[in-house]
Amino acid sequence: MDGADQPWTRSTCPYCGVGCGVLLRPDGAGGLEVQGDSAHPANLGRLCSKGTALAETVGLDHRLLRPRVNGQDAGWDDALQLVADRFSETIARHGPDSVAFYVSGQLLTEDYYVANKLMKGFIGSANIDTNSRLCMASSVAGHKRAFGTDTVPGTYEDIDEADLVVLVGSNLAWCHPVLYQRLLAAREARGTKIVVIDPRRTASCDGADMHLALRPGSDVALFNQLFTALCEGGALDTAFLDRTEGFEPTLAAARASDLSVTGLDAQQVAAFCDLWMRTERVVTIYSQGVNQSTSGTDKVNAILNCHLATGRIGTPGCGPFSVTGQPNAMGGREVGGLANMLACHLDIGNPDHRSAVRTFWDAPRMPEAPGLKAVDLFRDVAKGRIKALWIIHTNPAVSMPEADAVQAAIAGCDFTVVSDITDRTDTARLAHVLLPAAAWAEKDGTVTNSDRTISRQRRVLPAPGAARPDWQIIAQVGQRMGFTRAFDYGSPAEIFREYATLSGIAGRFGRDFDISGLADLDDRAYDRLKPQRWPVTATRRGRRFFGDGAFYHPGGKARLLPVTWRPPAARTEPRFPFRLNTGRVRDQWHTMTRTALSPRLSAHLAEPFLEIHPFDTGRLGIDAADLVRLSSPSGSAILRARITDAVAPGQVFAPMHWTAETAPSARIDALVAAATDPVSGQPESKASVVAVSRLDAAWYGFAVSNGPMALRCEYWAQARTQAGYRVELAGLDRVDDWEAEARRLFDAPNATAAMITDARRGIARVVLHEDGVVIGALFVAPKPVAVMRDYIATLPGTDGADALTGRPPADVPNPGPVLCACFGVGVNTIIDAVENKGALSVEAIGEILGAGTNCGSCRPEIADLLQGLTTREAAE
Ligand SMILES: Nc1nc2c(c(=O)[nH]1)N[C@H]1C(S)=C(S)[C@@H](COP(=O)(O)OP(=O)(O)OC[C@H]3O[C@@H](n4cnc5c(=O)[nH]c(N)nc54)[C@H](O)[C@@H]3O)O[C@H]1N2
Ligand SMILES: Nc1nc2c(c(=O)[nH]1)N[C@H]1C(S)=C(S)[C@@H](COP(=O)(O)OP(=O)(O)OC[C@H]3O[C@@H](n4cnc5c(=O)[nH]c(N)nc54)[C@H](O)[C@@H]3O)O[C@H]1N2
Ligand code: SF4
Ligand SMILES: [Mo]
Repeated sequence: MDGADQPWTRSTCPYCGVGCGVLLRPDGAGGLEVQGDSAHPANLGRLCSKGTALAETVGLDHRLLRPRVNGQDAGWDDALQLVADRFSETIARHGPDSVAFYVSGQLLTEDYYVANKLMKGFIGSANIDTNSRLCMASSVAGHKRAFGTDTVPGTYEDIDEADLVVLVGSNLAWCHPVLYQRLLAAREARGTKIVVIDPRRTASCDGADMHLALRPGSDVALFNQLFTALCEGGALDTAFLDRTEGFEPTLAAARASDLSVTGLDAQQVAAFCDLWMRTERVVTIYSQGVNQSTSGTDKVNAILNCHLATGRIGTPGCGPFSVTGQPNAMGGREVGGLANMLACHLDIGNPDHRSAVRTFWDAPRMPEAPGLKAVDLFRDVAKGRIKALWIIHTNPAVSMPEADAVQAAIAGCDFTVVSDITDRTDTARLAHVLLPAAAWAEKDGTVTNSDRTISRQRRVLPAPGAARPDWQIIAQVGQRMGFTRAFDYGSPAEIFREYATLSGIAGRFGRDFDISGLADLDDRAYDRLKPQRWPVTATRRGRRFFGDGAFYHPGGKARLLPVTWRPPAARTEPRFPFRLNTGRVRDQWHTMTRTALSPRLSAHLAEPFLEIHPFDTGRLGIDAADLVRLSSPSGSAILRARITDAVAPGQVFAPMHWTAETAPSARIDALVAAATDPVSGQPESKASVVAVSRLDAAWYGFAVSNGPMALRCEYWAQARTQAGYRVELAGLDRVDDWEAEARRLFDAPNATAAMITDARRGIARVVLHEDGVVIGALFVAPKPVAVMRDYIATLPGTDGADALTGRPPADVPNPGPVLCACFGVGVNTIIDAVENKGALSVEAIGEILGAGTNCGSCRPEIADLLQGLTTREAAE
C-alpha cells in the first residue's frame, strides 16, 4: 500500500525527556514518515534534528530478529524457559539477592511496571536498578529531602511565563532542543533573561545574557551565596517560609560558605544574585551538571533552598525544574524503577507502603530494604555475588563509569540476559541469552516527560522477525517462573489499568503521584488517550504542585537543607593534571545504536573529540586535528583534539557517545571514575581526572566506502554517509604496501586500483573501482589528512573521476561540513549566502537556504559563524 493512503498516527518521540508528539505514517516500503504533532502540548509541532531524522533509523539491517542462546538462534519457548529456569535455580540455591535486573528510563511505563513487579513482588529482591541512577537519582533524592516526595513542581508553561531562566549544568540547546526553542520564543515575546551556569561555554550560552563559568563541582557554593544574598536583600517570602523547616541552619551554612571555590568574579556573582532577587518569576532548569556529581543531591537542595525561601515555586513562571533526560525517566521514577523505591512513589523502607503494595499484588514476598544501586550492582556482579543478570534497554558496558571493569564484570557473570533491538552493542556481545525486543514504533504503551505529561507511544509498524515488546518478554519469564496469574497480561492497556489503580492506593497514603482517574480506561479509551499531565484523579488534574505550601513530609512542611560545598572526589595531581568533563552532542543519542544509522545526524560531528584549551595544547605540543591519548586511573582513550577556549585551561571535555562499534578507542566511560554521591548513589560522570598527551601516530588516514570496512588499527572512528561509510584512521606502526592495505580494508582483492603513493613522504592515495564505480578510497599522510571530507564522502557509487585529488573539481560546489542536519546545509553554502547573497542574519540565511528553520538547533552555530564572518568584514 502506498504511504499516502494511510492515516497518520499520533505517538511520542523515543529520545529525550521533552517528550515531543510525533505523527507517524508507514511509507508502504517498511519505512516511516515522521512529522511534529502540532496538537501535542510539549512541542506544538516542532521537532529537533533527532526527531526529524527518526525515519532514517527504523531500517532492519542492524536488528536482532530472533532469540539467541550462546550465539545460536533459538525459539522463544526455549529461550524464555532457559531464562526462567536459570533465574529460579539461582534464587533457590543462593537466595533472591543473587539475581538482578538493570533496566532503563527508555522503557515504556508498562514494561517498567512489569519488571519492577517481578523483581520486588515475586522474586522478592530489590535488586532492580536503572540507568536513571546515572541520570536522575540526585534530583530524586534532593526532591525527597526537600518536599517529602519526588515531585517536579512546575510545567513547561512556566518556561513560557518566566522572566528569568537559569540553566544550571544543562546544555538545553543541544539536549532538550525543542524546550530551548520554546525558551527562545519566550525571550522574543517577553524579553526573558537567560543565565547559564556551566564550567564550559556551550551552544546554550549563545542566547544567554550571562554565563557563569564556575569551577567544576562548585555549584553548592554559588547557590549558597545566592541564598545569603536573598536573605540579606530582603527577598524572603516570610509567609511561605512558615511552610518550611530548617531556615536557620540553612542560612548559617550558606553564610559560612566560601564563594572563592567557584573561581567566579564576585561582581559577576553579585550581578547574578541581583537579577535573581529583582525578578519575581524565576525558573531554574537543571540537569546533569548538577546531578552527575558526588555532591549532586546537595547541589539540588542548594537550588531548591533558594526557590523555597522566596516562595518562587508552584506558581506561574516560577520554580526549580529538573529536566529529565530519557523519554520515560519520569515514568520510571513513578513505577519505582530505582532500587530504593516501590511503585507509585511509595517507599520500600515504609512498612505500611510495603504491606499495601504486597496486598495489591498478592505478592508472595517483598524485600524490606533497598537493593543495590547501579555502581554497587555491577561491583557485586564482578565479585560473583550476582549470579544471574538481566539487562534491558540499556548499554552499561559503554555508559557506566569504569566501563572496562563493568564490561569484564558482565563477561564474567554466570548468566547474563540482554534484551535489545540489536545484537551490535558492547553489552549485547557479552550476553549468554539475547532477546529481540520490538522497537519504539512497533509497540504500544505510555511515557511521562519532564513536566509530568503522560503520552502514548503507538504501534505503527509490525515487529520484525520474532521481536516482542519488552512487557511481554518480562511477563512471560515471570509466568514461567511460576507466577502465572500475576503476569497474565494480554495488553499494555491491562497493565496500565492495574498501575493506575495502585496509584490510587498510593494517593490514599497522601502521595503526590495519583492517576487513579485513568484506572477505568477501557482498551479503546487507552488507545485514544490524549497527552495529560498527572495528577489525574476525580478532583485533581495536571496541576502545579506546592504553590499552596502543602508538602509531603509528615507535618506537611518543606525542608530547607543546610549544604556545604565539597570538591569532586577525584583530585587532580601531577600524574593526572586535567579535569575530564563529559556529555552530549547535538545529533547523537547516547551509545548511538539508533542515531548513528542516520547519515544526516552523523554529519554534524562525525568523530569523537576532546575539547581542550589552546593554552594546554601549546604546552603539550598538540596541533589542530592531532590525535591525543587520554589516560586515567581506570582506562585510556584516543580522541581528536578540538582546540577551543570554550573550556578553561586544565579542563577537557569529551562526548559520551562512541563505542566499540563506532570508535573502540573512544569509550570515554573507561576513564570515568565510579565515585558516587553518598545520598543518591549517582556517579560523578563529569569530574574525573586524566592525563593528556599527543598521540605519536606513524600515519593518519581517511577512508570512504560503500559498505562496512575491515578496521583494525589503533584508532578508527566510523560514521554513516549517504553513500556508505566514512572513517578516520591512525596507526602506530609503519605500513609499507598501501594498495594491499586498501584491498584488505575494503575487502576488494580484485578491484581496479588508481593510486598516488610517495613512500618517502609517507603519502598514499588509493581509489578502488568495481564495475566502473568507486567502492572505496583511502587517503594516508604522516599528519592528519587534509582532504575535503564532505566531498570525498559522496564518491562511493560514482565514477569518481577526480577522486585522487581529494577535492571537488572546480565546477562542483563544495558545501563543506554540515551545520544544519535537517536540510543538510554545509558551512560553505552558508558562507556563500552571507558573502554573495546578502544574508546577514540567521533569519535571512533561513529564508534563502532553509538552514535553521526546522528544528532550530543549529541556529546558535549559524549565529556564531555569522558573527565570525561579519566581524571579519568589519575589521577588513
Ligand atoms: N542530543 C542529545 N540530547 C540528549 C541526550 C543525548 O544523548 N543526546 N540524552 C538525554 C539524556 S538521557 C540526558 S540525561 C540529558 C542530559 O542533558 P544535559 O545535562 O543538558 O547534558 P550534558 O551534556 O550531559 O551536561 C550538561 C552540562 O553540564 C556541564 N557541567 C559539567 N560539570 C558541571 C558542574 O560542576 N556544574 C555545572 N553547573 N555544570 C557542569 C557540562 O559542561 C555540560 O555542558 O540529555 C538528553 N538529551
Ligand atoms: N561519561 C558519561 N557517562 C554517562 C553519561 C554522561 O553524561 N557522561 N550520562 C549517563 C546518562 S544520563 C544516561 S541516561 C546513560 C544512557 O546510557 P545507556 O542507557 O546505556 O545508552 P543507550 O544508548 O540509550 O542504550 C539503550 C539501549 O537500548 C536499546 N534499545 C533501543 N530500543 C529498545 C527497545 O525498545 N527495547 C529494548 N529492550 N532495547 C532497546 C538500544 O539499542 C541500546 O543498546 O548514560 C550515562 N552515562
Ligand atoms: S526535543 Fe528532539 S529528541 Fe527531544 S523529544 Fe523532541 S524531537 Fe525528540
Ligand atoms: Mo540521562
